[in-house]
Amino acid sequence: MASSEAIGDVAREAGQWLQELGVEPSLFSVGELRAHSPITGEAIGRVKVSGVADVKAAIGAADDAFRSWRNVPAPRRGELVRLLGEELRAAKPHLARLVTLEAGKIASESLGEIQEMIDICDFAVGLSRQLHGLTIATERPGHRMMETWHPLGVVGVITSFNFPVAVWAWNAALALICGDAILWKPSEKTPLTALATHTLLMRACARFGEAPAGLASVLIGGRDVGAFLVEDERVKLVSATGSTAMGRAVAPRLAQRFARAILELGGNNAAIVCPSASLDLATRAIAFAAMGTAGQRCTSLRRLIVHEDIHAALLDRLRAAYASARVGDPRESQTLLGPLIDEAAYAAMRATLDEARTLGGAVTGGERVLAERFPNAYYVTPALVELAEQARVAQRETFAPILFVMKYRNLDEALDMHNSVAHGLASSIFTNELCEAEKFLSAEGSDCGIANVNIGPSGAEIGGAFGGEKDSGGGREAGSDAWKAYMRRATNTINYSKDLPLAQGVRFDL
Ligand code: UN1
Repeated sequence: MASSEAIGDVAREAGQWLQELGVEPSLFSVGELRAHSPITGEAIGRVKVSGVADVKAAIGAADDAFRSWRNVPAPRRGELVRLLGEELRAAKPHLARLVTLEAGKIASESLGEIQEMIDICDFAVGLSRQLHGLTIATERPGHRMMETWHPLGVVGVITSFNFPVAVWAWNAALALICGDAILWKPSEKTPLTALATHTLLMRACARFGEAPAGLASVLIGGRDVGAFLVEDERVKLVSATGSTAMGRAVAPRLAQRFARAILELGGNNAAIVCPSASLDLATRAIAFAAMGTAGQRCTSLRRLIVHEDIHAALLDRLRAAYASARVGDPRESQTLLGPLIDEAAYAAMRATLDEARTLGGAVTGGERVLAERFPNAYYVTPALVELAEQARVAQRETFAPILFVMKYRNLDEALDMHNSVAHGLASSIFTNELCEAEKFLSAEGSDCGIANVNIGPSGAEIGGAFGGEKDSGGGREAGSDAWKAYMRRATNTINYSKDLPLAQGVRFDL
């Protein structure tokens, strides 16, 4: 911060952790982009925006780095990611605290976010020895067929404020072991955690000793910086997290130049609660999924479809759970819901609740609190909204702690309601009936990329592939075989005979 400005507590503390993490003070005290803390609304840092020349240079350097990195054996590349995991383990409390200060998450969720980064590093290290292709039976004698996975190129990673560092790690850990170079455009709302994370990667690179310069860069800025990554031929894959509108703008531009896209867009995630469900377990799961991260996860639970026989009993429990969840400063240990990210998020929440009221929805909660203590920050009580039917207001994503509760009579009707929204990210069913659970997971069940039984839709672990369908974007990140998007596949046919038999029995006799 410029010395003439008043420095608040959060700014002072953020500066302290940034220095502790080894970030150059000039990187967070000079520049035109102001980082704010949602805890108080105060400015906590200033960051230089990357200009066109910086972006072009970074893309060029990444492309050069890729040309040598692709030749480093994959298990060696894994060693760099192992070192990154070590750096993250050592920095976990400090980086987590910075996430709390810059994104407003409670301590446990911030620590969980760093743990998610460590987990994907561990996963990627193992994977660096398992980038397997197949051998394939060939119809021709004296031939062999196989597939080989090669590094892809420069990967652009665009991330959002709500998981300011973990989503980068999902992409970076895989891209690095796959032999790719990475360019990261973090959210303008969370540049400081990005710079701190980048510093840790640079420390891992220095210890590793063989990472080419330009292998990983951070580009700070808004949509225009992201647009450079989207437009540049040298960027072979763009993995972007954000709104459906952003995805809709980006996808055709990538398709135009045949680049790959992993789009992790919004969600309007639902859970169905069946009569056989354990209501205690369901209440706890719903509470975390709907109120956790103050409803600001793309996987947050937004719609609850409850069987009419248990509707009243579940609502009683939920009302009690909602009343007991403490809203407040995420630095305080009793807090379960921290602030919304900014005023615009609060305005969107208010507009959605107003609309729900005009449709006859019964709203509990959803009020701004702590405005006197934090006049420039936006704390809200989580809202429960009872709706007679799944009205338009419940069919769109509002990035705030609002849970729409609706009734159903039979499972087919519930599934219909469940799937009749534009998004298709995460979903759950609460039941102890095998047939209901299996139907939900079947082809005619949930249409989401994530479908769970007796746990909420949020809080996925990294071992599975993460991503959604429909307006949630498509493409998969993190575990399972998501790594394949970061490599290109070559099918190889080798003739070790002296003859030249043609496939499909074709003859071409000279
Ligand atoms: C996001 O909100 O963009 O499943 C990612 C979860 C987290 C990741 C969420 N592991 O809720």
